[in-house]
Amino acid sequence: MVTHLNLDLNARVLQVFLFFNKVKGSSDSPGKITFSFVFDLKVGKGVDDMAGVEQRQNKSGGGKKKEVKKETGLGLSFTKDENFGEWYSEVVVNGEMIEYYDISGCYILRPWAISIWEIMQTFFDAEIKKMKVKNCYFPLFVSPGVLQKEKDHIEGFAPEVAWVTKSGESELEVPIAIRPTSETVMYPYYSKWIRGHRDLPLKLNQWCNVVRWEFSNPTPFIRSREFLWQEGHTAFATKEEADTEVLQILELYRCIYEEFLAIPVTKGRKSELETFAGGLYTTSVEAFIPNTGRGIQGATSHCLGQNFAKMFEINFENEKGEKGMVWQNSWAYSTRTIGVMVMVHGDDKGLVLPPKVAALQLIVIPVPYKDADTQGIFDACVATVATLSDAGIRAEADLRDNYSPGWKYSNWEMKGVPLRIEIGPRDLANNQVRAVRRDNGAKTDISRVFLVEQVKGMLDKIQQNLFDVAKQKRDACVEVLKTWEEFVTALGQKKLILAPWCDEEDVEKDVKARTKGDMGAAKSLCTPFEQPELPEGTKCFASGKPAKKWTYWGRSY
Ligand code: 87F
Repeated sequence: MVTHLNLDLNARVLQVFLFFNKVKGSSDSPGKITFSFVFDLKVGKGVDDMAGVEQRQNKSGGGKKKEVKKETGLGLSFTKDENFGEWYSEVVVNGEMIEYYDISGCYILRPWAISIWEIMQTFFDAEIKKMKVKNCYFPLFVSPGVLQKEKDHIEGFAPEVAWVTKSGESELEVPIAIRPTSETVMYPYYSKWIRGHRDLPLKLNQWCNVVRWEFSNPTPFIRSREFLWQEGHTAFATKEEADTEVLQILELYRCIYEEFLAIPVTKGRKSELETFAGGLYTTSVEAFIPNTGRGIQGATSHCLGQNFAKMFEINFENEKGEKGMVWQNSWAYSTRTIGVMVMVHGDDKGLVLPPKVAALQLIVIPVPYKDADTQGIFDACVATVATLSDAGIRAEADLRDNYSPGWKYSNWEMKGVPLRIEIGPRDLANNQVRAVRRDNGAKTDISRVFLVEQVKGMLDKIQQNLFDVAKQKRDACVEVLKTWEEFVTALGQKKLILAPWCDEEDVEKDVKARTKGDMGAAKSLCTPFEQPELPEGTKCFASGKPAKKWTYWGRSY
């Protein structure tokens, strides 16, 4: 439903937009086209109905509660265990990661979120450059002919493709699609650029945004209509080289999740039903959200085989002058990573950021009492930040004089800063500081003489503890089982199920059909590379046929 507020806002945006165009028009030569597209999104199931902002306000009970919170900026009104969905929405907003926007499924990513993205980006970008991958940028817009060239691939996804149909008041002669992924954008040029074996391997990556007009329940970071990602697209002379790269990239994705975000993941291969259409095989890292009992695909690394090479005629001549087709891969991780991190580590006080990805690893807060040497305390705070910054620790002091220390504690806890240092009169007298861990609340007095070593040690411990606790919780949800009855019970208990499977597509379809309901159907998540022993004669949990492998199953995002 379009509300008045919504219309007003849209009208105002358009007015401002037209105003700028007029101003621009006066200085530009007449007839020159300025940047004046008004996007008219034609999508599969009709125009989106309700603005996200309003949705949020209505959902959260609106009114008084919200206003009070706006004033103080403190506290959450939902707990993680009692109402996970509302808790999550509140944490990402109050933790200053996102702001809701007036287009459903689109979110403003604030600096606090982007800084996490940039830290992961710096790591991943350096790693792929070591692998000789080069960055590039292809256009956002796709012509319909090119988009539909690879029919198999686009068929199932077509309803999610957003189209530009108008410029100003005139209909475009040919509508233009907005990239949902870039295979069809890039591969015509791979065909042009690859001639002989010397042009191989071709390894390109782009950091960009993509648009997928999703219809199911949008969730910040987890399922949004526009998101940021990197997409890597590589071409090789041999399948062996492609196979090797698939796993190298998957290892980098594991590293992002486990070493940076402190989230345990499982590396494995997707079932045939879950394999990227048009690809040969798909590998992924899979995470799990204990509170909802849902699996979540963390990142994918596909071997595309020669399917796209066939469609786009990406051929090369080898050393002997023989013609061959290239072997291709594609791989991506997105801002979804940030959502998984919030869901896994966040608590009833707000965000909990792993030190390795936190823009701010440590906040120093002065705690002056009435008659204390306030200046001395402030100086000690500034000196502490200087010492830590020099040692490469991301630290700041919160010296604002219009907030109490208690308010600041809650504020930085909400934002998830891993370590807080308090400096009061007693600390000043003893040449010490008090450190408080965000992950477990533990308090330690540290002599300023050993400040850097101690803080570094604590940040490492926090990083490790977050991973250990997350792994413990995930592992406690894993249910290894062998029969359909056990499967249904475990699913009802929000478990992550590991079951022996016959690996037949029809059986997976059947599992989906038999588990359909309000909560969504169960599906295979991945077949882990690390396989437990499968005793002779083990039967498939769903079909009773001989089992071929252990596979993870569950509901998923
Ligand atoms: C939505 C609309 C149109 C997913 C879509 O995983 C096309 C698609 O191709 C689509 N949603 N996909 C699959 C994307 C596959 C692949 N692309 C490059 C990746 C890694 C990076």
